[in-house]
Amino acid sequence: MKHRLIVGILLLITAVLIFLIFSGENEKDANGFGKLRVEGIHLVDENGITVQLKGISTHGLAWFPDYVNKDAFRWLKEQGNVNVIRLSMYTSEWGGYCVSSGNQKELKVLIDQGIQDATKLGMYVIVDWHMLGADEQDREDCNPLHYLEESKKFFGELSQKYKDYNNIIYEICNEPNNGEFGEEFQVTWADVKQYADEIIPIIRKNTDNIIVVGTPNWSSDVSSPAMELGTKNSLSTKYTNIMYTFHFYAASHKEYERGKVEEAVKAGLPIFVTEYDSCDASGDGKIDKTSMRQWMELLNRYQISCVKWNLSNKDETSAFLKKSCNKLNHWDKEDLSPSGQLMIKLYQN
Ligand code: IDC
Repeated sequence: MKHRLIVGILLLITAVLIFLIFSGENEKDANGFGKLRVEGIHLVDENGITVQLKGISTHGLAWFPDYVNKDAFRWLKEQGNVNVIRLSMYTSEWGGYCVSSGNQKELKVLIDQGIQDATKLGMYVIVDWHMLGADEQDREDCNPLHYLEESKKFFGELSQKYKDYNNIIYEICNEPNNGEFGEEFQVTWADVKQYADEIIPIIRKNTDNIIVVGTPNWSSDVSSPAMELGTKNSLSTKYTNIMYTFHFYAASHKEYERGKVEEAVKAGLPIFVTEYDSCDASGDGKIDKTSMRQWMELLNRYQISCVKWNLSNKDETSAFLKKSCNKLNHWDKEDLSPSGQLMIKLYQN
């Protein structure tokens, strides 16, 4: 009798093991998956080893929802060495989360799908609150404080729902502006910090995962947070695992901007490039390969993580795919735009 019971238990254990091995969960890549934290300027894994993430951002989720699919992510991981996907959720333009044309329910379903797909594949996933102020009907979106209440609710729900996911990175404000559209649209580092002081504690109630904070002047002013490092005013003093955003478009941003990044890194600022491309700041125009290679050399030297803009077939240089490509995954080299092909090359080593 006792013997039979033991055999029964052993059979049950074997069945559970077989189920686990053959279920989707097993796609997790043990090498590229684990909880990250910030140490000095670096992202490090559970063993304290520096991690440099490289990836690609979706275009606006409402704009190009179909690219959020597991086969696309798998292709990017296997063919492109991508280990992080950024889910870019516009707050305003084109069915953005905070405007009447936006469908919050559908956007949350897409985010969930992106998170689940990335998780099953052992990839990291950035959820990007893509405030931008590009829409002249809603310029106030240039300042993250404009949709503060919506953001509080969004990040509260998100961090609660996914509190056990160690692969999610919270990007709380894409690009605070610099006042190009008038004095009233000037966003200072003090404004961004006021916003961050509202959002970070809400996320921290649920998780200590990485939080990336946008910087003024379309996420290019890394000097302001760098200058106050070590003081009580710094977000890095008040909270753990904080990084700061820098964005570049290689044909527009060159020596000067590279110098600024290097200066901030040398001051000890942990930077995450959550958006870059080889073309100009409009997301279009010519590619500057030389400048792009210089940027990549700098990022690799300091192991700064980076994410290319954008996974779509929109008729613009920064789109990963050619306009003529209608495939949502399983791409061939000919389907990729020149900026897409360049990304694949740059991520090869
Ligand atoms: C661009 C898109 C383009 C869209 C425009 C306005 O590529 O299709 O029409 O936004 O929404 C950023 C922004 C990012 C921009 C990108 C290129 O974060 O939303 O995307 N860019 O202009 N900052 C600097 C450049």
